[in-house]
Amino acid sequence: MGDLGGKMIVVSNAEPYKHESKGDGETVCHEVEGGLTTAMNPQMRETGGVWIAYGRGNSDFEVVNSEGEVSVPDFPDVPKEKRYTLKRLDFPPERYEKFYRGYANRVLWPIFHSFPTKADLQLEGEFWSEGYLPCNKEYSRSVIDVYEPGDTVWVHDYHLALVPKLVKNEIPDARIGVFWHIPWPPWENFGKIPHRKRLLEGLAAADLIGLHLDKYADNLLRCAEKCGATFDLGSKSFKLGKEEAQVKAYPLGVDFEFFNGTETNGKELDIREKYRDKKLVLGVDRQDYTKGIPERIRAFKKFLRKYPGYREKIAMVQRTPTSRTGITEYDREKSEINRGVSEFNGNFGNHDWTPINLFWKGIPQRKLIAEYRAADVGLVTPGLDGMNLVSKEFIAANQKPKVLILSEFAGSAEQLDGAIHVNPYDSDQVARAIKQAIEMPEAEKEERWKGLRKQVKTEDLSSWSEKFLSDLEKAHRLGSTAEFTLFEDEPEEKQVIRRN
Ligand code: GDG
Repeated sequence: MGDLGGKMIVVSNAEPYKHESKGDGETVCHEVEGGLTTAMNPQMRETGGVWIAYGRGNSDFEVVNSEGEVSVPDFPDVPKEKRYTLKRLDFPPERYEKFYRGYANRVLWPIFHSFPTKADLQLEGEFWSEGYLPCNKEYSRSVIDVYEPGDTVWVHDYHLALVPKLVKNEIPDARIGVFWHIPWPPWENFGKIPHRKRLLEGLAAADLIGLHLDKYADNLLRCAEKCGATFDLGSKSFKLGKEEAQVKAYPLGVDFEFFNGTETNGKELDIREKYRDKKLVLGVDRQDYTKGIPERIRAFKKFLRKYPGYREKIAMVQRTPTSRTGITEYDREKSEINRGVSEFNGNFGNHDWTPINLFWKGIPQRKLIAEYRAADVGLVTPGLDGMNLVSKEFIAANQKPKVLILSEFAGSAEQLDGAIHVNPYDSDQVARAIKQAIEMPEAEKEERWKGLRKQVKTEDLSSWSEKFLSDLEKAHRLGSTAEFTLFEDEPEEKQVIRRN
């Protein structure tokens, strides 16, 4: 990561590692799957620092010290200099429920992904005052506790929009960047949130807000204007009250060298052996209704109905680590997918052929890379996705040419021209794309693949963080000369943060 002096303090809701008890008294450390871990973990392992997050593992608090801290990853083969401090927070269950399952995932997530009918705006006020605001305060308190002059605070994602303001209330000269991992919707969606202005005021205290794409940055600026901010589309900044934040696009990349070079000890051959001579189509997604999994499965079924000559010659693997259990939308979707897949396999499959192979469990990263390498076609068809790292990992992991079918609504589609772009809701088009992928002439495949690999290699993870941190430093220098005032009309956030 760029060298700004001081230490890096990363703040996110999701933790990069959890500790789970195996039941025999032994506790094991696991990496937590998700885009945020993939993005920040390699960098924290290089530079060290403190990562503040909610502890979700069943033995998380058995391994921490009195400050809630543990050095991670505590895998035996990882030397001390490749570890960093994870500071875990715990919340009373009801508060966390209203914060995480409530405000973050039943208000912000659906609204920001343009699924407003899945949002629970009736409960927004309760989720806000009993979950979102108090939890944001606790996160901020922890930042303030570990902060020393010269540190950089890097806040991640939609769970923590109030943290910049809450921290700056106490430490006016703190250097604070935010990276927003999900899309920023147009005003017609964002404007539906009752606490819309408060969310923007929270963010405005950051020096720099990064999003994946220009269009998300523009949406944010226009929403800020609607909430009374002055904004400048040219210099990409907005000012609410006296607080001013820069807003800019930084398309997140992956650690190309890692995915390209990781040894899998031939695991991909074992996978291939299982599916023998069949073409393998792979989908990998955290379970979420934005990822378009039912639509994708429908399209694969359509492909087999439309092109019966491919039956028994192709198989789909869909790897979907379960997430956000206990939220009705997620539980319902999981049952729907299970039902659809088992019915289809029962009707179409036979002893030698399971058309759709569905896995709800996450696997270690090395195994995932082997799956990427065993596949012939990557099928990445979210309904809407801020970026989508799976599409880039599939490319980075495969030196041999493959084919990527990619939703035009994944943020990565703006960069990955060599993929076959599809509308995920048009199952006929996706079915045709699968056929096109399988029948693609070698020369065309190679040509497209070369372009895709070049793109993913050039705009990789480290170039992303270097650009972000260097712009953060510039924005901070600019901002630190400006007069800083707390907001006058909202005393609630002002009072509560105190150094312990
Ligand atoms: C959010 C935004 C944005 C998946 N299964 C396994 C596993 N994974 C890893 C993948 C990938 C990550 O999870 C998923 O990242 P995505 O980007 O695809 O999606 P979200 O989790 O929704 O992430 C997204 C991202 O933040 C970053 O800004 O791109 O738009 O929604 O890295 O490899 N990892 C392992 N086993 C699995 O079974 N180890």
